[in-house]
Amino acid sequence: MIDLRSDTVTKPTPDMRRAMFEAEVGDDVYHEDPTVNRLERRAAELFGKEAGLFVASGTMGNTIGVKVHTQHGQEVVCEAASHVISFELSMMAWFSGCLARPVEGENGILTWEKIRPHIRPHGPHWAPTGLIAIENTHNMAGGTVYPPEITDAICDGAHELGLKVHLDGARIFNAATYLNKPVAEITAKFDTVMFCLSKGLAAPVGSMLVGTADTIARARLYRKRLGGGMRQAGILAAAGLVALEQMPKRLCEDHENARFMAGELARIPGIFVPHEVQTNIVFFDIGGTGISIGDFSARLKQRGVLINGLFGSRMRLLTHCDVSRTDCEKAIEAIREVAAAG
Ligand code: TLP
Repeated sequence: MIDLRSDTVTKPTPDMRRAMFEAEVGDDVYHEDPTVNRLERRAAELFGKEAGLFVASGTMGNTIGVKVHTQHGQEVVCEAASHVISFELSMMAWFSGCLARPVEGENGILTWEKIRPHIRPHGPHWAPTGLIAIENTHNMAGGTVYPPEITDAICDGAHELGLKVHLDGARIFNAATYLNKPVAEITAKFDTVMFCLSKGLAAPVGSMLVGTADTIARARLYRKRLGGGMRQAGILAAAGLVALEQMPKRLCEDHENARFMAGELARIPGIFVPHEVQTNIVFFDIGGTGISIGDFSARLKQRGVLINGLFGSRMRLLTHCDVSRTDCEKAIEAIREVAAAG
């Protein structure tokens, strides 16, 4: 199967499996797992922050990121199609007691000018704004990347008003690759950053939350409350360390493959690509083929290709380290056949 449903499907590399096998471990709830400690220090160092926390998933990292900055009854300003609103089972409401204040971005990209009118003034009617949450790259906009001057301006504007900014940087290494800048530079002004080890970086499990030492100390307690005290988690952290050292430098291949796929898709009658492909996510619209997204997926599966429909006539594919250029060419051939059979 050529699996293009997500970059979450990536499998650990042989180096990761070896590192997992050899990992020194201890009880992480007592801070005694040397491999987890090493991963947390390394993540903090790479992002230029004081401390890091290894968490089970991106959803857990975002949930804690929202919690550490907010109080019950506040609003969290976020992009209307962001992952924290759409795909995290309303954890912001369930765990933090906060209301999402959605603001529509342009191709998923918010600006301070767009955000500012949604920051609530003090008064008897309004839930106070507690946090701004930004997503970079923006998944549901097709992997779009924030220009660093825009994220800097958002953080500056928020900080002037005494507000914190959390980054859902599930794919921040893809953004850094596109911008050709270090992650520390493009995330410097964020108060907390969540990023995933288990997507394009191919670790089997885990995400990181980085921020100030005080914030991360509080985050550690929320992780425990969520059932995320994972004990001998060094087995997993070992793969995370390999992911951090080895995988970011190859993400450009995924981006090239995504651009290749988008170019080929755009040539297939009945299909169009509604966005510029910047990173590893490609949306395509199959409305012109007359086939439903469910049928399209099912017919592709029969041809050995996995791609999910999103909504309406839109489908999403992601390139990653477990699909080669040859796999991409085969997938395009399968899509062409399915579209032509209409
Ligand atoms: N995204 C998944 C699905 O949940 C949609 C995917 O296949 O793209 N932030 C962003 C921007 C994400 O894309 C995801 C996962 C998460 C957070 C959550 O990460 P996990 O799945 O580790 O909880």
